[in-house]
Amino acid sequence: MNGIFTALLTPFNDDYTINEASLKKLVEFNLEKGINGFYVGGSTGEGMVMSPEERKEVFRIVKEAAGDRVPMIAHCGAISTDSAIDMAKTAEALGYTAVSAVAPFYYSFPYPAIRKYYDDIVSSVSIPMVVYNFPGGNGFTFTADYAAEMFEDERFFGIKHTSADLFALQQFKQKIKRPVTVFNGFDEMCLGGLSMGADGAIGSTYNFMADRFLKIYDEFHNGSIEKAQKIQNGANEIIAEMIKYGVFQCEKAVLTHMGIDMGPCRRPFLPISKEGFEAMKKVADDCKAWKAE
Ligand code: MN9
Repeated sequence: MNGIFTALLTPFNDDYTINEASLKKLVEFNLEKGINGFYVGGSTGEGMVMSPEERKEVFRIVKEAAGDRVPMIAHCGAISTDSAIDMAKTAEALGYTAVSAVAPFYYSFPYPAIRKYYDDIVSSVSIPMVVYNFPGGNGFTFTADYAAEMFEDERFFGIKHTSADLFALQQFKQKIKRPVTVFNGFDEMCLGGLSMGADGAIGSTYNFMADRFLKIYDEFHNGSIEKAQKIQNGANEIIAEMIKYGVFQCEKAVLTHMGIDMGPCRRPFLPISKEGFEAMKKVADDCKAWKAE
């Protein structure tokens, strides 16, 4: 498992129920672009604002649509270990390649409690774990020293590093004494992550611009850094525009303009403004027209 993985969005109907048909379309759209894998039910998938039952339903739909074509990671992170285990077991039964989890949040758990949470999850299944490090989202920073200790256990496969701290990313690779797969988490610094040693990237904007990031990955590995930079710069113009109006809302709007009806984000995410929705039309046109040089 490496390369470019789409952190799948979850399309909703207007009444906020899961839009199964659009979700299957989105999976197919990404596979056609050549995506290397899927990360299902994470931040981008609005997993934190869905019930465990709904999250398992999304796992089922996505696996049904993708089959065995690419590796798939199911995000099972939750504030409760029992919920996380329940989702992890479902993911394993459905045939997912790996599970992933953010650290439990809200109560500011100390590291030993977080360590035990991960141990309890990996002990409940026989598929490996990708630790989701997202300090900005859950207030816990997974350091390279913690990682070195945790990854002595071979059931830990990789880290999804959603942080601008690329020194930490590099330190994971250096301090963990066995091979570890590190995925860069912020799309706007995908090339930065790759150059600091990331094996791949998992991100939300790949839902609609997987082609650009697959190309960045290739150019980087061919040593064509300037070409990779040019594509990253183009993508970042789009991402900067999205940050103005709300990233997930904008991603859904772009895909809706591209022909996959994604609906709204779940409350408490606010609906996208009219202005934002209009601005995303231009992004959708730009994405439809984009071709690798
Ligand atoms: O999964 C995403 N992380 C979060 C990764 O949303 C927290 C990223 O893809 C960002 O959405 C993206 C925009 O900032 O880099």
